[in-house]
Amino acid sequence: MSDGFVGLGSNLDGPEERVRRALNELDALPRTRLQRASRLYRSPPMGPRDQPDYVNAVAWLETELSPLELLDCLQELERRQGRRRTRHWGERTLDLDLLSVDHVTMATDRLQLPHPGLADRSFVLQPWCEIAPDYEVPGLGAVNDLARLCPGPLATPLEFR
Ligand code: A4P
Ligand code: MG
Repeated sequence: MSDGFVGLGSNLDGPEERVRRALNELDALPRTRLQRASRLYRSPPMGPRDQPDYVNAVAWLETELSPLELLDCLQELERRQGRRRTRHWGERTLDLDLLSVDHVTMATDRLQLPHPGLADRSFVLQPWCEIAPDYEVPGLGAVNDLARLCPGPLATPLEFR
């Protein structure tokens, strides 16, 4: 069993509903269960400003899938929610990033672990801190410390899940 952390994000076509649906779909993946999910957070877009605010969350999975098998599943879920790849950092119906798995570090074209850039993203670190503050991100430190040091606009929890 591995602990895997997934960052969810959406800013198109009913983002809250999409993120909630994706959390259920993660729980339904083969040989995987959803251990904990953060609340949903809203934040202004990183990248191009002419796009809607994002809704983000982080999921903690327990899984027997390998990191690459898990990535395949995430991309299939993105595809099923109508993800179309447009501009870099542009709007999207659903983005599922594999943030980190256990103590794994890897850097291939298909998969980089931990996910690059997570230390600069408060919309990842704030929800992550809510569910796993003591998790040590390989090579980076505890989620709690990363969240405290993270620059950038704060993400706001939505009132209802
Ligand atoms: N890939 C490598 N490592 C990973 C990993 N750890 N997890 C590869 C997921 N994928 C990984 O992915 C491109 C390729 O990265 C994949 O084929 C995979 O094999 P992608 O999903 O097409 O690229 P992307 O996610 O669109 O990258 P991009 O455009 O750089 O977007 P980001 O970095 O994900 O950022 N603002 C707010 N407030 N909240 C957000 O959630 N999200 C983005 C998108 C922009 N602004 C945002 C938010
Ligand atoms: Mg992505």
